[in-house]
Amino acid sequence: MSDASAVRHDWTRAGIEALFALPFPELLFRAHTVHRDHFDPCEVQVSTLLSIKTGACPEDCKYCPQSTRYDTGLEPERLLEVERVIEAARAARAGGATRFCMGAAWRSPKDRDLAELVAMIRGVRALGMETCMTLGMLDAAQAAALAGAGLDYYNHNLDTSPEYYGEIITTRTFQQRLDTLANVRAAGMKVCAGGIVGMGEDRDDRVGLLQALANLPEHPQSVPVNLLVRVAGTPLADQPDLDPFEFVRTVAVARILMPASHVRLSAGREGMSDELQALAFFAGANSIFRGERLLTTANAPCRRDAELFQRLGLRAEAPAPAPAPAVRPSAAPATAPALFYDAASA
Ligand code: SAM
Ligand code: DTB
Ligand code: SF4
Repeated sequence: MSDASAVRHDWTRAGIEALFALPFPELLFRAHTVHRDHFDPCEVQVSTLLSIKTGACPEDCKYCPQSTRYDTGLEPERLLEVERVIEAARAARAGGATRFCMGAAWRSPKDRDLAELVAMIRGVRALGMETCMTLGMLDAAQAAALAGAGLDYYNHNLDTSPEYYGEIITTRTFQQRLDTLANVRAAGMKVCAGGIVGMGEDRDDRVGLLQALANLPEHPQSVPVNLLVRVAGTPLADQPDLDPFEFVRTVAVARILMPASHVRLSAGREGMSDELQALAFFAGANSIFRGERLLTTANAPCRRDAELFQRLGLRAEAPAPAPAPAVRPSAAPATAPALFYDAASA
């Protein structure tokens, strides 16, 4: 394994453009070589998502079914009760997930919600799972409160390049996203930050997004590469397909730029062929969301994922050893289940 601290934070635009422009076999070979130097190429980290507060979001992100500005037919829901969240985490654990990601359709959390968020974090950690939340912008005090409760990861995406950003979101700035990531880092949480492709951006924007991620003060420990889920009613509903090879190139370049990060094949897997996913895993993707739903849209079915893992010889990664949780887990598995999918629990 290579020294993770030897990673670069000085990628130039020209250097990244040159990677994207490599012949496909050259790019895949380089990305896969970097991947093998840092990870077991047969292991994939498995997370499960839950929407803990759905819809009625005041932001105007053009891709998002949860913005109140677009008529997507989504039924808004208030913040879920803590017990329901823990129940969902328990089911996710039984299905082989080692990290539970809780998402809320907020611009930023309100301080009055913090007590419930803290209870969710503690409850999920007590199951022996890693915790992740994505709640919008955080100030330093909110980040410290979540970190203090034991939140392992915070997800906040840059979404796209600084140049294309204004075409997609006008209600918060790219700089505000960087500020939230700085607050998350300063509070000692691990950063999950990536973006979305297939939103009508061009290759220059994919270069710009990856450059912004790779030149953060620390590489995000987790980098979700989302392929736009086109939702009727959103302004991006009719975007044309992104060339699947361009998607794989984006994963491969992310792997080369951020060699020690988990790169997640994130939203959009439902519409991908098995062959495309296999290429993305070869190019360096080593994390997925498991579960029938993402936040509000469909994910690849669990049975299909299990079959794909079996056909490709992939295994679910065991959970990272966690610092002792506040409450001792009663039945936490020491390692991920050997079988990623248990047909008996279907
Ligand atoms: N409201 C919070 C925020 O925006 O930071 C957290 C939830 S938000 C749904 C989390 C991320 O999901 C977004 O930043 C975006 O990258 C991704 N996302 C949302 N809708 C998507 C879609 N239709 N396709 C792909 N990714 C999407
Ligand atoms: C991320 O980068 N992708 C996930 C997670 N972080 C929160 C969200 C995908 C959402 C897809 C649209 C939906 O299901 O609402
Ligand atoms: Fe709101 Fe997040 Fe959707 Fe933007 S991406 S509209 S902030 S839920």
